[in-house]
Amino acid sequence: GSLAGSYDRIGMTTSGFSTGRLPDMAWIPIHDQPYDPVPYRPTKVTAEESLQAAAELRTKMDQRRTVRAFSTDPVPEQVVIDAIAVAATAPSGAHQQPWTFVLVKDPDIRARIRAEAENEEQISYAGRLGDEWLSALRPLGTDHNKPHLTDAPYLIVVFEQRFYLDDNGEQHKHYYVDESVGIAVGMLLTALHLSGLAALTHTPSPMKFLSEVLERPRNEKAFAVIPVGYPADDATVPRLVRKDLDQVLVTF
Ligand code: IYR
Repeated sequence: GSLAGSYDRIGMTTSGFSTGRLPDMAWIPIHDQPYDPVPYRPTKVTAEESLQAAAELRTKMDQRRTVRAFSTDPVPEQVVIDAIAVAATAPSGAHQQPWTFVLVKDPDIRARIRAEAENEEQISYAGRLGDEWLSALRPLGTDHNKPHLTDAPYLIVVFEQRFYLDDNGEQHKHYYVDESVGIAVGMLLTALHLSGLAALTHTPSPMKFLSEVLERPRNEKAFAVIPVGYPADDATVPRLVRKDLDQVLVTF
């Protein structure tokens, strides 16, 4: 058996989660040989089963809503960890898996993130965004107050690894980083929703403070902050209308 294409990682337990406060930084490619081909024989499903699964998933996913009012009720941590594990199965450019998910439970750190985010948003909503952007946001009714950052029991702060930083501090290119991390976040939101949890895709701007608060290395850049929990009992969501399928689907 060749080790072609396999990876080794440093400082990780066999569960794949670091024992320390922060996930370990990166996978170390130990080879540049082709991956071994291994058989891929997923269980076959009939057309009927596919149709049923697809229709159910469509109904279920149509019920996902971005939530901004969270309950402070606790959520089983394993559900969130499993959703992150789902996200980490995402396809990525050159299979470089250029993501780090920082799971923040600590109330003090969440409070710090909230304070810094609200600080930035204050400036953004006071004019930095510009008139056109502010008008686009007006229907959503968002403002600089971000109570969800401390109400939701978890924040998942997603970082993209702009490049790979090896042990010697050398930089190596990563490809399609935004696309890869965007796909992973989509899968994360799907997994959270199908597990019965609510989430908000929050992109405070600028997000640089997140690197400092969460002590991320210089190859990482914050991509999104995702509060996760149950919706508040009195939560409402805007009466949005999704585009019809014929507005988004073109068939040849
Ligand atoms: N980052 C700000 C503004 C904001 C921008 C977009 I685009 C949104 O869809 C929602 C909000 C905020 O989080 O309030």
